[in-house]
Amino acid sequence: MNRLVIVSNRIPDPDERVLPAGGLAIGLTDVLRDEPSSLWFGWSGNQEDRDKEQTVHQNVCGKTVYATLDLSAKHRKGYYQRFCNAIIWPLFHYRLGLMDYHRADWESYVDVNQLFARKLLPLLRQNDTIWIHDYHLFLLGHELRKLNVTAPIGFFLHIPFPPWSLFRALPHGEDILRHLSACDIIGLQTEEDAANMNECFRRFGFPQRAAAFPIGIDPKRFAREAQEATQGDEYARLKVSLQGRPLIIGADRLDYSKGLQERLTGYEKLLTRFPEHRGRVTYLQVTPISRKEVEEYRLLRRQLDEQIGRINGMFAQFDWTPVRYLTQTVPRHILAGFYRLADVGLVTPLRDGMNLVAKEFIAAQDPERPGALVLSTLAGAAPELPEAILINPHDPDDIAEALHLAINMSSSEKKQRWQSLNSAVQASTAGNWSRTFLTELRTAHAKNTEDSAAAGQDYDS
Ligand code: GDG
Repeated sequence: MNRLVIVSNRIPDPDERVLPAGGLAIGLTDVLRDEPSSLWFGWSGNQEDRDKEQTVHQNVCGKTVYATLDLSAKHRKGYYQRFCNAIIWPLFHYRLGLMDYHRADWESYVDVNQLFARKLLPLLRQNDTIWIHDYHLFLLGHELRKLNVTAPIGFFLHIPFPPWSLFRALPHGEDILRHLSACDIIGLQTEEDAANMNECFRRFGFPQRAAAFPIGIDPKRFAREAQEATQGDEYARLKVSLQGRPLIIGADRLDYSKGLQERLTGYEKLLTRFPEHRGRVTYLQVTPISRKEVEEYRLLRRQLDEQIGRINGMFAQFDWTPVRYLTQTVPRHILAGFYRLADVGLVTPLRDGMNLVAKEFIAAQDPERPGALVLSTLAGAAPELPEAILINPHDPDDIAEALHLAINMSSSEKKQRWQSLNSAVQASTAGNWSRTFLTELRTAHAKNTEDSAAAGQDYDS
């Protein structure tokens, strides 16, 4: 039987009933529900015990085997905190100024990619299809080929890919693309990202194997969850607390790519320029803390605390708080209900591969009384959702005007826009995304194998 092998940096813990707040885990969990047999391999999130031999732990849950390994303290820092989150993440989100490169971190990155290949190899079977995810594992396809793995290997990048003019600033960028071209196909979120990557491949003389496969959610399941949530205690309590006032909702991991500070400035502008909303509108921002070991994220947290404190101090009334700010992860089934209750979904990343929150907000709405979506043009989701109120997240006045428009929008216009947005969300599901990707991967693999045989080369040379 064909088996799907997914490899990603972190994998969700099958023993925990709550999924982590992160797009990759959410998207892939939706995919695996439809797979007859699968293996999901990644880092446990734990630090290895130095006195013990590195072992892979396996945990079977339904049709999926979850296999994890621990990492050393040195690798956790050099590979994860630094090369992935302080070098690749900022650069790929167009924040060259935040990139903090040290050569030793690259060495850790290479080590961990090689370690993943060595530890995965004994778990592989004939007829496996391997699907590697995200920027932590750019080198893995090549490392597996070096160990004579001839299975189809696909790669999907969940975050944006920068244009050549930025990418060329990354030390080892050429090595990364050389390793990546060992994969049969590389998927990206948008046409723009795929074109950027292909241009970089072209500049280095590598085959151009990137194509766009926009990720989706499981919209029917999410809509059901949102509807069921209306029976829950949390939904009722939030509703009562609003006293009929309009609700704006934002939900993002705490990350500078999500444009949270700019968004808050936009909300502050709303209250300054359109004072009729003071004492009326409520903005609920759900922001689970993420990557707290990385300095830039600690700084952002402090800045947000300060900014929100200032806005609330300036505008609050004794019975009204302008911003309600939660840094705890809200369980998914409760969050779905909050989306449904909200009048406005506010999604304003400065750059985002896709942004699943935008799609979830649409799926969660009550078709008879849908809310409006305010969406950054710089989110990967924007080309698929043109009926949203599109804004430039760098312009707080644009955000304020969009919020004003959304709050005052007639229900017939909201309904009309929502119907078109909902058709787009229903059409691009997680299931379609993975099926299309895996079909293309198998076709590309057959072709690449044939081409290499015709050229008399080893497949992996
Ligand atoms: C990466 C890319 C791409 C948020 N707060 C809570 C919570 N969430 C959930 C959301 C959503 C997920 O986390 C976040 O997904 P995004 O797509 O918005 O963003 P990233 O985590 O940055 O994901 C992104 C994605 O990968 C998939 O390819 O779209 O561009 O950056 O599902 O609902 N979930 C819960 N509580 C919260 O407080 N339970």
